Amino acid sequence: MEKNFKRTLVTAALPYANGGVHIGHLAGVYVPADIYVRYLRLKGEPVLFICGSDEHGVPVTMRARKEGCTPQDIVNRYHSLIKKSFEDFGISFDTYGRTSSDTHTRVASDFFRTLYDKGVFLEKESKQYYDTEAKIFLADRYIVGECPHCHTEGAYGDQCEHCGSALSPTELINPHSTVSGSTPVLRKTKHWYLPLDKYQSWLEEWILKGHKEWRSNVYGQCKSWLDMGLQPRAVSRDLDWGIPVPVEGAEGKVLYVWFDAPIGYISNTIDLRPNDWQTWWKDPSTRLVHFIGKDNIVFHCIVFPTMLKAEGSYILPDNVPANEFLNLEDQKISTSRNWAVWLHEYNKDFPGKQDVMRYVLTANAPETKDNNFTWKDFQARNNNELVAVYGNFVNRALQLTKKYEEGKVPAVNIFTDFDLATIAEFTDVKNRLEQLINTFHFRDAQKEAMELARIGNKYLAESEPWKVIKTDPERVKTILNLALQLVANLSIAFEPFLPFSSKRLRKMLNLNECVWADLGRTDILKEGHQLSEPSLLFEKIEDDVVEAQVKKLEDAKKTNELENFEPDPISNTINFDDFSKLDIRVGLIENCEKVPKKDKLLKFDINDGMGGRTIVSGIAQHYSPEELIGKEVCFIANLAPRKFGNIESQGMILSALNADGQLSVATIDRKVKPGCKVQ
Ligand code: B3M
Ligand code: ZN
Repeated sequence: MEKNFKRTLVTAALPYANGGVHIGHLAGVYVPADIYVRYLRLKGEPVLFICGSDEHGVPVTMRARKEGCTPQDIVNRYHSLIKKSFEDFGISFDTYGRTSSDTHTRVASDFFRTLYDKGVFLEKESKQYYDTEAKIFLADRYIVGECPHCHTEGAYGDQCEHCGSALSPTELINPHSTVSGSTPVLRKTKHWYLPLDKYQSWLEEWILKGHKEWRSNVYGQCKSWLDMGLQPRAVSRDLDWGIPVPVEGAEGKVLYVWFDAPIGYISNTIDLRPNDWQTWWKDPSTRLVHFIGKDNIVFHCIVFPTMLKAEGSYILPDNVPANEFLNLEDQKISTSRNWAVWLHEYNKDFPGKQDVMRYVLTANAPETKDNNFTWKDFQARNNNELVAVYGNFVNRALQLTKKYEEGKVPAVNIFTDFDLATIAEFTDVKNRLEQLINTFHFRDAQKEAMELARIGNKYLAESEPWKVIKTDPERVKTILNLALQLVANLSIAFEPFLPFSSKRLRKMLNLNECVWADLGRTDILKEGHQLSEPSLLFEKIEDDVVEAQVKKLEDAKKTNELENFEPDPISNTINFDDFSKLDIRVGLIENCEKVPKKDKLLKFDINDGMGGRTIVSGIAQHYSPEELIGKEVCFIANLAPRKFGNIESQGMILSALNADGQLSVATIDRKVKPGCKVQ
């Protein structure tokens, strides 16, 4: 049942201002949101597009501590970087605010106080780990220790990433703080809790019965949270960075970042529309749509709606089309490992190519499952689709018109059956696009737009105006007219997806703004209309350009691994007797060669001072044989022999693997006789 909404309020997840925005964010949230908003604007529908920086939370304080600056320094730096990179990329927010603003502090504080005065919150005292050196309470992620289940070191206070067990900090064995390294102490502290359990049945009614149309991944995650039974959730934290809890006796406590951040949608709207923001946020004829990534579903479908419901005067989200995740070169995008394509770097490396990335991210959009981005695919889609299909068709239609008609739209004589069949293929494109975009299927919608170009290419290929011109120039006029109408349709259909090239194409067509209602028509361009000078809509991307990007990724990852290297935890303690069982000697590498058909193995002839021995080692990918001959290395002499094919290896050469994956064999720094003991 189509609800008769008068306006649409679109929000996009507020990016954390403690780092840049990368293509995973774009694919997950911002490109789909921008497509939807541009489409609504094109149809002339009232819409507001709200976003801004999410500036509170523990990660900001951790980065500030690491860099020796204030959290405000961190968020100022990244708020500006993120805002500019979105602007340069054409994400058309109506406002991009920030949660450290005065307006937001007031609005979020008032929101909390309203719920507090209504008696919504539970007040509970609990014991939390406190770092006595750093003088801060520790969020779960900043406490590590031995997992009580699998006994792996390095388990976090909320989860063991080795066995996947959900944990609470007090379960960890030998917990210690990742901030100061010290052993934290448990201290009493009071917090305010949002009683989600009390809204369980309302949420089941509102979501499970009322929003069966939500995407299956969103609906499914809500259902599993509801099936587990909701628990009260703390909405305050012991932190000195954030919005102070507006209650007497709450010194040193701030609003939990996930309580204050969604209210940022409201405060940013207030800054944008101080006079009628309430119409947008409180009038039930507003359609509210949240664009987010899948890790934010519970906050946007359960927590924030409960806050809005408890406050009582706000509308609720009509849809939350969350995307899944985008991987990069088959690996999870990771800001901490610097495995990402950063938006501000893309804008710099590929000036004027925003539409290429928009196209590729939409074509690979993780709408129902995680997907992958590779630079090879980026190049292939640009060259084989944007250049070879869309750009090629447009260029041929415009160049032929320039050549045969002096760039003027020719008159139609009579449509043949073939023409009519071609027209029949695209007159319904407007309905098809609307049906797909209204249900947030942007990937398929973009394919529909591209289909217009495929129809155009087929039409020109089969009608061959470059041949017919010799025998029937009148026929060519009709062919070019119809081809140009298709080009005009393309400039409209692609506008929400590829705004930059659509704008350039409209300029070449000498047309003003796009009119969505024109879609599917064959008379957009009137007879005699003078076109402007044609130019290429897209240009080929060469191999070396994408190869450079892949190398840049690899180099950034290595640099990051070196900068953030953390040694493995020390193994369990042994006594001297255990150590003395190892017999480590110095050996001179007299010869070294590759092992046939085993690309990782090298065979060494070692002078061990006792007649020599053979050792096989899996380090062929780190060294060439020539590099090693003549080196004095440390090797374990009393390791039981081991066969590699028909080669018996008598011992093991010691080496160290660096953080960037480079291996280094353990040598001795002064010349000693082969066979000397290492101890
Ligand atoms: N700052 C972004 C994230 O979780 C988070 C979104 C807030 S939207 C109110 O990646
Ligand atoms: Zn574990």
